[in-house]
Amino acid sequence: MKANIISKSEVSQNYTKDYVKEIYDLPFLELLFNAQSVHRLHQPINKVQLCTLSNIKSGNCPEDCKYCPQSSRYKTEIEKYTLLSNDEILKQAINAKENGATRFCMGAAWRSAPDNSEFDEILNLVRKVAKLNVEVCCTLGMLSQEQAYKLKEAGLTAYNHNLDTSENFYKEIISTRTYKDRLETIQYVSNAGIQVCCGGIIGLGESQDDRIELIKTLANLNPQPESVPINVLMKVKGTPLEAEVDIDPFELVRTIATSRILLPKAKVRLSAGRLNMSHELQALCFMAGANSIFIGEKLLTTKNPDLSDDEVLFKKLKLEAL
Ligand code: SAM
Ligand code: DTB
Ligand code: SF4
Repeated sequence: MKANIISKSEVSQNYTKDYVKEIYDLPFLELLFNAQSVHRLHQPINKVQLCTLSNIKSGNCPEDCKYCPQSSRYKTEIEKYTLLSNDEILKQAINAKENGATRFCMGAAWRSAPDNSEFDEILNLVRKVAKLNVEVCCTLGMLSQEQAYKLKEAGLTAYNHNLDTSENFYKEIISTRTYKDRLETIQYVSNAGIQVCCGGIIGLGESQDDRIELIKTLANLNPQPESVPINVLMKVKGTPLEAEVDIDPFELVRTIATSRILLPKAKVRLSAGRLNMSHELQALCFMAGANSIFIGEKLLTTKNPDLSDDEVLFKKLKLEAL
């Protein structure tokens, strides 16, 4: 290792693939030690932010993302509905806050945010959720620069728009948009002064190199994303990836640890996939620098651990909710 990764206080915007690979490939215990050391320099210790998701518009999405149960191209058994009313969503936000969530994330199965009265509804919604004193996040697909400015003005804290995997492997997973399209929306969000939430999915059949490339791309975004969700594929019946092989859980821990080291100021979010993880694996993820989870029995369309199960986990590990 050329640089001392623990004392590195300056974030470089020019990481090479070799450098990221060197970190990813460290002996496991050394990687964990380094990640936890970086974590302690930049993040509150033993604290994990709780977020809740709401699927505000479900299914019938024209995109062909091979992992996604909400794509109209695949026959999946999900509930489909048009945009929920502001009142309904607000009720969910209040409930999420009562359960301890400090961030409320609203997802819509759109290719891009609509440019009509529905967008005005979204703006009203953002204003109302922001008044609850929780962080407000949206993920609505591609945005125009104008829409990003409007969301900022309405009080949006963060916008989630994932790069999912490496640029090269992206083409194998989605054909209806490009990596460049994703980067463009991320740039608009950044320009508007909204926090960027950008991460990926592992378990799509990608190689280690693809994961390394993704982390390199995320770390080289300028500015770096404030939030990096790491999802493990939820295999949904009817999607092309329903029978994909399970990832080696240590690959998840390596992905989180490398993200923590290279994006020291970001919240690294252990997102989809916790339902199938043991408490021990989740503890390793926290040790590696994950410091946020989604709580509540549902993600967007798939199951998440029960609140009571997460309470047990937090008690056992003496973690505090943030
Ligand atoms: N349609 C918008 C978009 O694609 O940006 C927003 C909603 S989309 C469902 C949000 C993210 O959820 C995707 O970028 C993907 O990373 C993640 N996701 C979707 N299906 C998933 C699955 N089966 N397992 C894990 N993560 C998934
Ligand atoms: C993200 O990276 N993960 C969340 C959030 N952003 C929108 C979504 C996970 C979805 C998992 C599959 C589902 O429940 O449909
Ligand atoms: Fe649509 Fe988003 Fe699902 Fe892709 S990930 S099919 S864009 S909802």
